[in-house]
Amino acid sequence: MLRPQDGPTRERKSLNGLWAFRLDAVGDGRRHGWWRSALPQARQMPVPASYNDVVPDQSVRDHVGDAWYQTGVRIPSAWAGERIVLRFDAATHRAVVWVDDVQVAEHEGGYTPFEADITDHVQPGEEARVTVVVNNELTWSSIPPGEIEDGPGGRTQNYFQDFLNYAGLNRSVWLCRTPRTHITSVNVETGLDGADGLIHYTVEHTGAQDVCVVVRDAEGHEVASGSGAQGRLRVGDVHRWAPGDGYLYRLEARLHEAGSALVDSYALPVGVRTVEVRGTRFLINGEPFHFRGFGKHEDTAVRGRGHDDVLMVHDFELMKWAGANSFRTAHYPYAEEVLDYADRNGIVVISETAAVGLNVQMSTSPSRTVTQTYSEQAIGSATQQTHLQAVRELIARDRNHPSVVLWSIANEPESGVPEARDYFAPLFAEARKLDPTRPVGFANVMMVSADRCLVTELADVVMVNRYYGWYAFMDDLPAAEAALEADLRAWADRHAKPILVTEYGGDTLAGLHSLLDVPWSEEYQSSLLAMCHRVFDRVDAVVGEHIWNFADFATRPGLIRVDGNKKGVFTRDRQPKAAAFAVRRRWRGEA
Ligand code: GCB
Repeated sequence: MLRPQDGPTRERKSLNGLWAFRLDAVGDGRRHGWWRSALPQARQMPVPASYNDVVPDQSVRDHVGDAWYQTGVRIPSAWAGERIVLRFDAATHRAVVWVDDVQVAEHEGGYTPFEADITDHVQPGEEARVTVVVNNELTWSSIPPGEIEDGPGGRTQNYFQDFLNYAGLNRSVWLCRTPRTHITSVNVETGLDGADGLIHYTVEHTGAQDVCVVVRDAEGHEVASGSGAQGRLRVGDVHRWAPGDGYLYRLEARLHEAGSALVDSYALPVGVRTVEVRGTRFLINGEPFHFRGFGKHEDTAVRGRGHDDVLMVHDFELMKWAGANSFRTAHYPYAEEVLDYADRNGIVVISETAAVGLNVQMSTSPSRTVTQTYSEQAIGSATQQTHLQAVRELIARDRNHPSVVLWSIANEPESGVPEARDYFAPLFAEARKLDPTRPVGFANVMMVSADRCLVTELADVVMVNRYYGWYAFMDDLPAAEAALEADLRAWADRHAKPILVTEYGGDTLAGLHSLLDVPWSEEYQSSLLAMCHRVFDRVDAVVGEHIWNFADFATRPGLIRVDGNKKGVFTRDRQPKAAAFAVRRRWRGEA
């Protein structure tokens, strides 16, 4: 599936804006066929956005079940004879789509795109009704998993993740045209040969036409070309894509009639770089890379997880201000615009699936019925199938982004039981089969130590989330420092692999100050981070530090979640806490 783009043979039209909207907790819409006419008793809802915080109503925020969206779109008459596609960049967590009365798509998974060829269901020049039912329920077979509970107040959603279950049409919706005979995928893998760059490309297409490819540099000068559906191109004296230098070439794939008339064309930005794990080093272009940055969330006031370019650019500016060179897309694939922007800005990305909370030990629900994570009643073969599909869709979507250097296939699963290894082995194998060029890992949870974890052996890098000074040894930073160091050294001794600390930090209430080490104060956050940094600097195998979190974010209410998770170095509205300045000094080498 190719992303929509405007080009000599392709066109896209945004369907973003206000859609008719209605929540449907009891499933009336599916029973009564709400797609067949105007959505009854609808209000308006912006797309893209999570619907949860747009309306000041608890039942909207906490809704469990279906949410219906509907809009009308006029199919341009100039598109007659073309292939017409409806594309959703995401629908959280699953959706069914109708065009007029016809079901055209169904998709599971809230953070990857899907599309439908609607050519046969629409008339150029006429208006079509697009109806989508988006469902937000998390179950034992969804990724992420969850459990629906029937309580006295109705159905509630229990889940094992520490962020609000924002839902809806969080990303853009597009109507596109392509030629009927068209390119269906363009993939690249890049390499280096001395000063030259190598681009291995593969173009798939319908029809029997000829393929040729042209690579241009950022100024538009042709630097390489080739023909055939796959091949290897050499770019002399290549300008490498590197952290801090998001240099991009542009590869144009063209489909030609035998004569030479252009049938289809697709342009792909390409960054030429290599990634390699060698011993305890993580190499980009053969150079050791040290990850400095954050675990993030797609999370802002009102929009929830809705993508917004203004906020995206602002977040990148703040990361640059702090001296960050990387981030992890915790805990789901982010909007593709974010990866484009990371490519262009030379920011390194760890791209993560939505597999968070595969760990019933993390459940805080008093009515928890399941006590074993891996079983057919909980995380079983159905979950594994959904997870495999999530890995496939993530890699298919993100594989051409030079910024993405590492796949994270889960966050904090229960990894100390033998069943975990059986569950994860096929997932690692699938990721490696689909993309042999990038390392694969997962973020290990604090309570599973180096000697107990049975999954890290499958990974290329050790990724650990560690909260010394917070969930352990709070208020005793010297003890926390010793324990963190012992923990990291145990990983280093057991696996001769690079160690990335993918989470560390502590909750901090902006404006709370103390002369002493008082948890929740801005000073304590700074001291805690400084303590961790001293340890990282002493353990040679540590090649990365991602603070949890870039900014405060929304969660379900809870005893330790006062208006959300407050581990941000920035507040939710992106104002700095004191730690932001300390981190900036460290990461910019101004200490
Ligand atoms: C974790 C999770 C993250 C939480 C964080 C916390 O280990 O990976 O999703 O938000 O801890 O703040 O507790």
